[in-house]
Amino acid sequence: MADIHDGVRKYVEPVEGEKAMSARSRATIATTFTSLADHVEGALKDLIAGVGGVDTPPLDDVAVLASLSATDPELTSAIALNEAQWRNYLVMIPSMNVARKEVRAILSSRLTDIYAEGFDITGRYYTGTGPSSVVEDLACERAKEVFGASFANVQALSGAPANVAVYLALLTPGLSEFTTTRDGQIPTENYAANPADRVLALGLAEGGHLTHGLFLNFSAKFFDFRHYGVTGEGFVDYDQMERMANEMQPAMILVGASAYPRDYDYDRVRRICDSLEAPAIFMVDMAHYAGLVAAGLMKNPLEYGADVVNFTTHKTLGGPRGAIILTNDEKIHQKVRTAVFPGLQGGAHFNNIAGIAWILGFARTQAFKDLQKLIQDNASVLSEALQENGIKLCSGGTDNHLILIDLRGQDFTFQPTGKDLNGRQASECLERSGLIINRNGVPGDTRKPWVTSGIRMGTNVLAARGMGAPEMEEIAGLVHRVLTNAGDPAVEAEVREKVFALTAKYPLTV
Ligand code: DSN
Repeated sequence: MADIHDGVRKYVEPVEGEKAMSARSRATIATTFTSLADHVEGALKDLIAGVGGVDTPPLDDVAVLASLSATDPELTSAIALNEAQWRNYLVMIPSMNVARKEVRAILSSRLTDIYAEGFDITGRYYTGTGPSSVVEDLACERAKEVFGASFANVQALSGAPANVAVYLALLTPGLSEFTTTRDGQIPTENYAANPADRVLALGLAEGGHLTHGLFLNFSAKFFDFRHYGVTGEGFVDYDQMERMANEMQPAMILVGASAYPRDYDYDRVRRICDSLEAPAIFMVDMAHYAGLVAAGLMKNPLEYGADVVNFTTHKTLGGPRGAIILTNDEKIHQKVRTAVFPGLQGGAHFNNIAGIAWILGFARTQAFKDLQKLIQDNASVLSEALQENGIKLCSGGTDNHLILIDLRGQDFTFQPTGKDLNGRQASECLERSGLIINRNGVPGDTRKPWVTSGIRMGTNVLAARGMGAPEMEEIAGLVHRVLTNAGDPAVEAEVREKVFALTAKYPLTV
């Protein structure tokens, strides 16, 4: 690892007394670092020369990077390693994408320095905020146009804060069974006396999100979340949702997920919300598939009566990190605004907001629509090809950009232990093979969330590289080869060479 700074290399050296699982993870990272060592110098040179990663760097970024490698080689080494990984491995985490060079250039503009607390051009606390107000206005106008919404908020720093803002705006917090005091759990009679508003959402193992009421998350500590699940076939169980809604009379029903490969029956959810003693708020968290909605490839929940729709801007949409909250209801919009600022945050990140404005401008083009179609088509071909290789998928396929594999009962053995392969082991075997996917809970999972029985993969970055159906078929074969020889270093090395050949043929050019 001659090209990796010693300060970076030390992180992969074995640690005495480390637990076996952690030691294996460290060894996996060491394999990644070693396999990328030959590529790091080239990645760094290109970064400094301003090609590949940043071919239109703003101002004097090229000179800055060049000096950084001399003044802070440890950090530069880690940055170059990350660049080398993106270039040479196949990143298939469905919540990741590659922000285009325009977005990356905008992120490093002077908008990063602005404090512009407040909203609208005349509604800012500080002076000097005129230009940044125009940027935010453009982002909001474009969000409304692309998604057909009456109101948009683009200030939430990311998806979790956007969800917090909506809960704070529209629900009454109180005590829940997961509220804790400094001394421990609050006695049941206390929370019965000060109940939080109830929310019905998809459970984490069924595909939901941490902020949709995981017991460790703020959402479950301040609000009373209950969870519906999926049917045996892996589709949202709307009958269960209706039964539970009738029993618990929630203040909100939340739809949307992080690991659910299908579209939703929004009509049915709206009907369930309206059938309750007091109509429930219908919230959708479409963080993962917002790009597909923008391109008209999946249903737009606003057209089916959703009251409020949240999403991050960096998943399928492909923009910078950030979030958008949409609604057609002015009262909801005003409450959400106040909840975001000053309720939850101080100054928003205006470099991100400018990047959001850019990606939403791009979303109006045919090039964006073609890219989203490729993401969706690739997921569909990949899911078919995995199944042709004998791999069973949750729900038997996908409507969006992601695929969920339940490893249970599929005869995959982790060779070092001779036991059934779990999600954590599978994801690390695939990482050592150059395929970055993530472990994921699957419906009815009895393994802990840190281990899981499933893996999740997505096609955002594969499409950004320009890959299509033949490459999806090849990748399905590679995934199958790794899973059926899990933990075999020779197979991992063989697959990694094939991944290097694929990434060399389809470089990241955006
Ligand atoms: N944890 C992210 C994901 O990977 O889906 C969502 O926040």
